[in-house]
Amino acid sequence: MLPQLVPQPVKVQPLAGEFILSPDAAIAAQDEAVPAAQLLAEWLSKPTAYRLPVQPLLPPGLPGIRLEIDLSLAALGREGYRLEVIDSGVSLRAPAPAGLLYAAQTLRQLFPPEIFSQQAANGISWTLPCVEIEDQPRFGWRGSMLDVSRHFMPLEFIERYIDLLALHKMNVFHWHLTDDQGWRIEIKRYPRLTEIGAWRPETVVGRMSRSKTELEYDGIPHGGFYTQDEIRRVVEFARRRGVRVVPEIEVPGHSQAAIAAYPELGCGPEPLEVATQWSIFTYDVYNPFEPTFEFLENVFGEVADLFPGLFIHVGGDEVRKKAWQENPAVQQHMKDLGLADEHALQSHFIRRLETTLQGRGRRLVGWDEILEGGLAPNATVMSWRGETGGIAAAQAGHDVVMAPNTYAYFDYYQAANKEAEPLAIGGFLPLSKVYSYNPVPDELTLEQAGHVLGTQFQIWTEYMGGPAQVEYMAYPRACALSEAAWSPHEGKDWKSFTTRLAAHLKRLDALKVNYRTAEWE
Ligand code: TNX
Repeated sequence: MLPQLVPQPVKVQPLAGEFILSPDAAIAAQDEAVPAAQLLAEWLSKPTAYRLPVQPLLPPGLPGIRLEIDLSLAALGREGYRLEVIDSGVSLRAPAPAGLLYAAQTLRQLFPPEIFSQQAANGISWTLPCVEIEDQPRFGWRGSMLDVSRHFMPLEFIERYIDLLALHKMNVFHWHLTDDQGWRIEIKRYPRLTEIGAWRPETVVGRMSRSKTELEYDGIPHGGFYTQDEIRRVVEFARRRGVRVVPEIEVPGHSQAAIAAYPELGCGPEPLEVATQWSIFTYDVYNPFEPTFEFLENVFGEVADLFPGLFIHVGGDEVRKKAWQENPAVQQHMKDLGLADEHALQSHFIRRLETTLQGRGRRLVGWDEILEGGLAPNATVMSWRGETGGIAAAQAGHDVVMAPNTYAYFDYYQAANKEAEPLAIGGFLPLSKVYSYNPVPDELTLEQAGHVLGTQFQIWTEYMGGPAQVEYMAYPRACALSEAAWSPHEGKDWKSFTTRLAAHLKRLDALKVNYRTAEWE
């Protein structure tokens, strides 16, 4: 029988026989292969309760798992790998360390599902089917955005979330750290961002709709933030698993929490408080004066020091232009700068930040509104309002990450019958639609398609109060998206997916993931 793997590898060749992991087995690795071997040893030793030493060589006759960097496999790319299970042993080979991590993830899935158990699972025979697998990802950007502003998520959960991404061979954790309802990252130079900006006195209850005049609040203070030490810990945790962390600091809109902390950054008529409702606010935008840019340069400086990855996300979405339009000083400043309209001002913000980030060797990524008023020269566009922005950006020669609400907004309902589901923001995005997603739109030429870096799913948390709800909305849809991101588009098959998913859910059971169990649509 074919092994039931998620995401589906490129080539799977079942062989006769099996390999049984015995208590005296060892893991062999040298040099650059050692970190993946150590992680694999950690993963296997908990459920099996075997000691599984990591050592340079396997003594002759001792059964074991060998991990090796093999440059002859360079054609598989830095995340590709080969995995062979024969009755006398297991071999994981890859041209680079990242590939070994994915080989190790595939190997875990070949074991009985109890291998994912967090304590020793007794009475299980740790058997692997003999098989040859050759694999490499379709895209280099396979990720998820998690909004921790609308609801703060504890540090332990952030690590678990990343661990689950890695298990699905995803490699980007996009951390939405600031928004109107809370600023969640410690910035040493501006302590009020977290003293004031990380807390709100209460939160609106139930669905926010424009027609509602009487809003109800829960009266429960909500907040929290991550210290710089905690952030370094998360970045390291992710790095070990092959996951890059892309921080997002929203500019120039969705910035009400920052403006509540430092009112001089705003441009509205009155002081603001950290938002206690959802939606977009008229005055949640920064003013464009020089001290604001000084603030932003300092903030992004600390952010760049904490997050070593290439990409830094600057938000850029949903900027209401009214606050700038009605403020005479802002209007005068726009004239002085020769900016024709508010779109040009928005673009001015993003261009200046791009210069700041480029000075630090980084690349800017922003939501698709950064196209309006002219795109910063080297910006990467994250397409969320469908695929239109992504198509336009790729056609203009810019890199793109596809995160369309039409296929990748996991805050949307999973079932047509919304009454039977926990309250969500709206929409309808069933598992089958996520599974059908092809991140390269037909409109693109082959060359333009090369600008599509990949795809990611979004978890906006207005209606998700904590980890259990996040997992409910993310899984199993994340399993489907992992195939859109990793597996070849040809050969995708809903029936094969649901069969494999049924086996895969046993793994998520062992991990106690709170996925949605009801019938899939
Ligand atoms: C739009 S997507 C937003 C978020 C909301 C989300 C809810 C984007 C860049 N902005 O602020 O949380 O819709 O689906």
